[in-house]
Amino acid sequence: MTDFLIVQPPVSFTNKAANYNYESVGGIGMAYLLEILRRAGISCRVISNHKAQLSIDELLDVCERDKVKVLGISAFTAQIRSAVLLAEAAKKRFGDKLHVTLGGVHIGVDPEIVRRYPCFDSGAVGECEDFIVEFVSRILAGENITGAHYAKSPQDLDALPFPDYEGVENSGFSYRDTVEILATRGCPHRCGYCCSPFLKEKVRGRSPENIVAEMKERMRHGTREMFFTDDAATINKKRTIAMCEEMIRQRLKLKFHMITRVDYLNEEVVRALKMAGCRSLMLGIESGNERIRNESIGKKLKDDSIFTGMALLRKHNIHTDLFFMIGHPGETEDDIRDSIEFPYRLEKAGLTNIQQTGYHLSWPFPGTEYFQWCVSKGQFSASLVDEYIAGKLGDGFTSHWPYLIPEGLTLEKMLRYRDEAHRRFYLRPRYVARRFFYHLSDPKKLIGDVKNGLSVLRRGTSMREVNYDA
Ligand code: B12
Ligand code: SF4
Repeated sequence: MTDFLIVQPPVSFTNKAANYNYESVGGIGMAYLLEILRRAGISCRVISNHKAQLSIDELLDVCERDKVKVLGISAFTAQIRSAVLLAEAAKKRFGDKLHVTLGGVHIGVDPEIVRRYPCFDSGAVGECEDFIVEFVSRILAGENITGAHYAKSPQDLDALPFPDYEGVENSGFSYRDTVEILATRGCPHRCGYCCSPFLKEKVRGRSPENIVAEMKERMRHGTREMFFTDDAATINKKRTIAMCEEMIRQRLKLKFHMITRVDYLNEEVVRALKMAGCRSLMLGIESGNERIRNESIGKKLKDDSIFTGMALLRKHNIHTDLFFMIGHPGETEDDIRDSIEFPYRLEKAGLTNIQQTGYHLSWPFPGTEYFQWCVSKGQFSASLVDEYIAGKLGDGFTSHWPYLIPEGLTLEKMLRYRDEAHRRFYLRPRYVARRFFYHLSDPKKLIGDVKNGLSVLRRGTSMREVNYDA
């Protein structure tokens, strides 16, 4: 018997190719909830169905077999169409015998969704660790819970148990792969394209001891590499240094990678990161043009800060992956060229520690300023989400969700610039040779590189970026 079943639906149940870009990497949020519910004595299962391993009917068979009383659906915007299809089928088959609730990223940016789609009995907005037990218990006790409920974010992150990744069924998770970890929650910025400010309350951090205890727990299971998936992992410099010192003190032999902002670094932080085992940082530059970066995006990140941060990382030999977006309000072709040129400006200044660059066209997500901008320019209607759910855009997200197209530009031109940026960066003989030696000791990563290289050669973009939708 399972009282509460959480399912992450695929982007599409019918067009499996459309799920390619949405592989779950552990499902950290659901893994936290699973551990908390289990400790509270609520019988719970989590199924990551991101590749449509199970059909809608098969998922409902699980509900029937396990006598599930509450079906929770966890969805990004791309998965919201499948979330509705699953919820509708569940209501049709079980009626009021099964309570269906929605959680995850999409409801955070579109809380009204549960009112528009009555197939959801209720929904939970925000980080749910301190909320889920009482919420589910009330439903199980027969209380009439309806509409969107706002969870209060956990304030003391050290009080949370470690997420149970292994318990997430079908996720493909292995402790021997790179395991996700969070040192912080929240971001104080408000970039025009980003959903994070809607999803997490103010910035909070874990103590160095608590983070290191989780690392040690993973290492006991064979983990040797971890990925900090925070919005900005080094936001608290003092804590970052203390975490590194604790790792060094406890002699942890662990490689790690982080997502952060390049201006949340200084000499002490970078030195500590290097000594503790940090191999690379993923940094959002977003535009090579300072005006676009700060006026259109609101990134509050100057060229000077990027050069300073990159110089520290070069000095301490930490690799970087730099991410750019093509498609900002007011962006011109010259501005896009600035983005394509930016890595070479850094390299000309001796900052040769750029391991990868990623150029992505910008998807305007509901709730964001970019979405409003597109609506105001008539690029799509305010009810785009409902059109997507109705299947009017097509079956799949990647090829059908519109991109933000700046005035005076076309999608074809933007795709051409993206492909040019990738080809120019990745197909340099010196770069190919450097990558080859970097991954020589890791055949799996080397094969991945070769596949991506061939994809860049043929299509101008990596495997992950290719549109596989119908
Ligand atoms: C780390 C990260 C990644 C990682 C790993 C993603 C993964 N699958 O785990 C990588 C780098 C691979 C990645 C990739 C992508 N990402 Co990403 N990513 C993030 C990031 C920065 C943090 C996610 C995280 O760790 N959250 C922490 C946990 C604790 O929170 P949570 O998962 O939301 O879960 C909580 C609640 O949502 C709730 N909850 C969750 N499920 C349920 C279910 C029920 C029933 C209930 C009641 C509650 C509930 O409780 C949980 C615990 O608090 C977020 C931004 C953010 N701040 O959330 C973007 C974000 C989720 N990513 C985003 C996007 C677009 C992508 C990509 C599509 C990008 C691309 N172009 O390829 C891909 C594909 C995603 C995928 N599924 O593979 C968008 C999604 C926007 C949207 N509206 O859908 C976000 C919001 C960033 C943004 N642009 O604004 N991403
Ligand atoms: S893009 Fe990064 S810095 Fe900007 S709001 Fe999102 S998480 Fe914060």
